[in-house]
Amino acid sequence: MRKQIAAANWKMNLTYQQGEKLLNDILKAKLQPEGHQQVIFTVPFPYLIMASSEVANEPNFAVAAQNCYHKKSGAFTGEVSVEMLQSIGIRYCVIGHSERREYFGETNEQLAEKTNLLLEHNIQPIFCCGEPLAIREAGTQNDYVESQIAASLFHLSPEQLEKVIIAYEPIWAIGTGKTATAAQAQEMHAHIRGVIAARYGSAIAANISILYGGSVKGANASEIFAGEDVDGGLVGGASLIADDFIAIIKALK
Ligand code: G2H
Repeated sequence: MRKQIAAANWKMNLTYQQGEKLLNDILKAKLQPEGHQQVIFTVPFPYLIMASSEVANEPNFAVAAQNCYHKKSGAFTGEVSVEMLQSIGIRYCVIGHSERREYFGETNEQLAEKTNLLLEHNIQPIFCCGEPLAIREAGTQNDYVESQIAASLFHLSPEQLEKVIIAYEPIWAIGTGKTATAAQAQEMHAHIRGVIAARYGSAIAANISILYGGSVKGANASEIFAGEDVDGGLVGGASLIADDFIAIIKALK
């Protein structure tokens, strides 16, 4: 049974103290996610160790990095390697967020390198994909997302691919308050699962968690997560508010 996942993406928000308080406020709710559910806090690099220790005794809670570098090690001042993340016990890492693709010029090829490094170090990539507004308006979003996935993931073996979590985030819905409808999300998630099935077979495709991201809130999470192929969400703004993120965790199937 594939995991249902509520992943917070704090992005470049909160001080250390605010982050610690937010985690404490969420953990105080004693949510106890079930075995097939996973809650992940994707926090800034300087908070990874603190957040890991906060969730250390909480089953089904984990911490993720927001990014990693695509080269193993060396003279890359200011970057963080996958080996560094592994050495502090990180098990998940978001890659290819549209903000990184847009503002930092990340390419599908670099994301393939990041995926390889993460899997070599036993860290599960949370691979983001999604189309800009112009592509959605042209009606070519299915091909666009398929090509992102194929370019960065389809060199993997089936055993490797099964460790990848996919996050579909339509760029026009990120931080805009404009959410894809539950039907639009389900339609794209079914397409993504179909593309994976065509390449790797339906048994592998059925095991992949596909998260939706883009203005998910406590108020709309249940409706969006209800889609058969929607396995939870990657949540930005609403993950910074304890009550909102608690409601999102509770909305997991
Ligand atoms: C999409 C999402 C989190 P928000 O970027 O990854 O952010 O929920 O604020 O739209």
